[in-house]
Amino acid sequence: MTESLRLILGDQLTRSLSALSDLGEDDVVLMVEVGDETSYVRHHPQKIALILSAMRHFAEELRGRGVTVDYVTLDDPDNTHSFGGELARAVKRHDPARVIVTEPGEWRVWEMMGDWESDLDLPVEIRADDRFYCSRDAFAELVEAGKTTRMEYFYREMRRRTGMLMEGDGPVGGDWNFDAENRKALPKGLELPHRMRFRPDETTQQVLELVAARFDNHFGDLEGFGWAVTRDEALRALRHFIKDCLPTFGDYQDAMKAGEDFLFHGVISPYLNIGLLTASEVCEKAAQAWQDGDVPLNAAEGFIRQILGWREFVRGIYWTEMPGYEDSNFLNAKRDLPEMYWGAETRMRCMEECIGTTRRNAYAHHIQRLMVTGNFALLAGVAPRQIERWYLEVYADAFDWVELPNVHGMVMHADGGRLGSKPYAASGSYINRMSDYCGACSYDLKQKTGEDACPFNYLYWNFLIENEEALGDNQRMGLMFANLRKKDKAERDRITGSAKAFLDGGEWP
Ligand code: FAD
Ligand code: DLZ
Ligand code: SF4
Repeated sequence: MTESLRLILGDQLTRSLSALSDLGEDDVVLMVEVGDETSYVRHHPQKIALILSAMRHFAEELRGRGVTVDYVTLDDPDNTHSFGGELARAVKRHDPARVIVTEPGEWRVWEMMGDWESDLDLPVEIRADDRFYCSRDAFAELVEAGKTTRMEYFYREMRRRTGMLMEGDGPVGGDWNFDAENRKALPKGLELPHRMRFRPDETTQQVLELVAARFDNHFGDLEGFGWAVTRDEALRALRHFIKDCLPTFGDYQDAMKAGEDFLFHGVISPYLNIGLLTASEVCEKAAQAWQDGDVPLNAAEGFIRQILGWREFVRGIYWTEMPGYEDSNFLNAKRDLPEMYWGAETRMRCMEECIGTTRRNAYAHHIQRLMVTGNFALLAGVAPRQIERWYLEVYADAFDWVELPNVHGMVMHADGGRLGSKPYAASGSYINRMSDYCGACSYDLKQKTGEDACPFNYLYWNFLIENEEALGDNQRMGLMFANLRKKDKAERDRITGSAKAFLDGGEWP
């Protein structure tokens, strides 16, 4: 009889996972490739390939350490294609005394787990996921204490609790945040690092064939797949980032450049999210690089804030606001997602660039997601559910717990300000300042309205006009609305007319 059956999910590929601790000789680890997970949304083919290949490699690694692994593949003819169904079949095969799991990343799966004990008529132990700095309970306590109203307060609390980049009670360098130094556009001629990609081995090749055969109608290219699929490879990718990119990460964190998909970014979010790397080792290595004098403080702090601050904060918001977080629609946005998000032709160079890297790589860096594809969806009033689904489908790092707060809260302000105090609405001049996209765009950045004007220009003012009632009292948007109020009726009409013509078709003003 098997002592305990330990189910490991596709985003739990971490040797130190709580469900893998105190593993006994008579225990069995269960891993399952199931249709419910590969198809609950139409994931980018690279995302499916990354997860399935990393799962198969992880199973091999465990076997290499003497662990008994029961692995069900997607093409197993008896596969029931659900976590619950595969667990029930495995219980019949192994007759365990109990089942052990680590809490899942997503509410959807958390709800399923609630039924397993009665369905299986066996004890099911759900252990906390300790791969995060802030547990779900600790975040809930911080909510009670009023320390999660803004990310910055939460982040400072996490710096204090972890001692990360701290000197006594204060932050090293005297400031908590060096963002003011981190907004430079890329200077012409700056050499960009050559990014590390990984050649698919035999296991990955098999997965690529499976994915190509089953999911070829999903948005995204599979050719050129170069993701790390083992912990060793992910560690090599991390070392490459820290040595070759992190020193310059801070300065150009918000920059964008046509044809350059990765710049100085980490490109490690999928590895963090599926467990090949842990948040603490990544932050500690970045802090060490600063201590060794290899990386300036604005870069190390800026990078660590993304993980110790933003990543932990959005997870906390997700688990304290679910279920129901996704139901709000503060700005009453209802438009269908435009076809250009799925690759339909567009004259907007910035959108074409950001959607292009998404299709090629299942990746776009933060400022592309926030200030281009996100900003457009916000200004155009796309229905939150539709744009959330797009982000969940197209990125290799997309899991509900991290995607939903970023899109619903940060981008769409659909939560009315729980996650961020104001929407990041911006006109074309922001994109022009931070990128080289506009020079070769067939729209004219300088024109404010009309058929050839940059759509971000009139969509920005139209957004303020349409949302004056909902956002007019927002103190952080005071200057924006003061400028709007200076516009006379004729100008407002040209703005709303241009927005209507662009979004709905018809006469240009
Ligand atoms: P870097 O720029 O090198 O940053 C380092 C790390 O910080 C990232 O790997 C990531 O783990 C973390 N991080 C940075 N910003 C955030 C953030 N806002 N929330 C959570 N973690 C953050 N990130 C995801 O992991 N999954 C998603 O589904 C996701 N969806 C997003 C949707 C939108 C609309 C926006 C604006 C952001 C989203 N992000 C998401 C956050 C961020 O864009 C990605 O984590 C980042 O682009 C990943 O690339 P990188 O590893 O090169 O990041
Ligand atoms: C995303 C994903 C995919 C595409 N396929 C699988 C799978 O076949 N088996 C599996 O265990 N996990 C998969 N995952 C990741 C799960 O969706 C993820 O573990 C849950 O959503 C919990 O966060
Ligand atoms: Fe984008 Fe406008 Fe610049 Fe064209 S001009 S690239 S649409 S911001």
